[in-house]
Amino acid sequence: MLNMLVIATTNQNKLKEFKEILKDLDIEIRSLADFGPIPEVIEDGETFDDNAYKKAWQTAKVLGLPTIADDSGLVVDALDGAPGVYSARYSGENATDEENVTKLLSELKGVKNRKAHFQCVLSIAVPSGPALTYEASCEGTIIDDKRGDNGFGYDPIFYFEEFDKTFAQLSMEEKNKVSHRGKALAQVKAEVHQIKKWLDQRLFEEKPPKPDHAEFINNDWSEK
Ligand code: ITT
Repeated sequence: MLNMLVIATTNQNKLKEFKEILKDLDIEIRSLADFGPIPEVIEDGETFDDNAYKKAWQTAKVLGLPTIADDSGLVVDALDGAPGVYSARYSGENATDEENVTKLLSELKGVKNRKAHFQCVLSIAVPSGPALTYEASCEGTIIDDKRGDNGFGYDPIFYFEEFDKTFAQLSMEEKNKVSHRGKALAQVKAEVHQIKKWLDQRLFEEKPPKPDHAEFINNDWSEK
């Protein structure tokens, strides 16, 4: 019987949003911090879907547990969809949120069309490979002046008309109700019973994952 789901993200702000939304489910939620270091997942997919699946499946394989991951980002109409899957490293590897925002605003200098949306693809994978996918987006406008201190990433310049605020001016609860990740996770919550059944079947059918033989080199079993 499925009783545990791992959230595979290294982004602490995302993790907080995930945990808040999934907190009242009857499933034990674990994060990567609950395990020892695991190999980094290289996000080299061309789509949010590719990357979400890669993060979820690779983590599920390594830990031998069902895993949920998302790939998300900002899609700006006037920039042909950039930064898109490159949102986290728009101004270079290990870029800070501040640097990414600065680069985006400089690319949009003098541009009138400020339409954009956040996109989120969630993948729930089992170690043997099959996965469920959920997708959601949230429309907004990019503004030049940063507003608000909450959230992360591009939140201070993502203006959400319905609330007349940027995402960084919303509480986490407010943001989770309307955001791309919040909406995708709401679908997961709505289908949690079917998802549990689906995971139970896959986990029951599959053989336990084989441990990497390298783990056992130099391992002294004599006392075990
Ligand atoms: P993980 O891959 O470990 O989950 P990450 O931050 O690298 O963490 P992504 O590859 O999915 O995650 O990149 C998402 C980037 O898109 C993120 O770093 C932000 O720059 C932006 N982004 C995604 N969701 C956002 C949100 O709700 N608010 C603001 N920016 C967001």
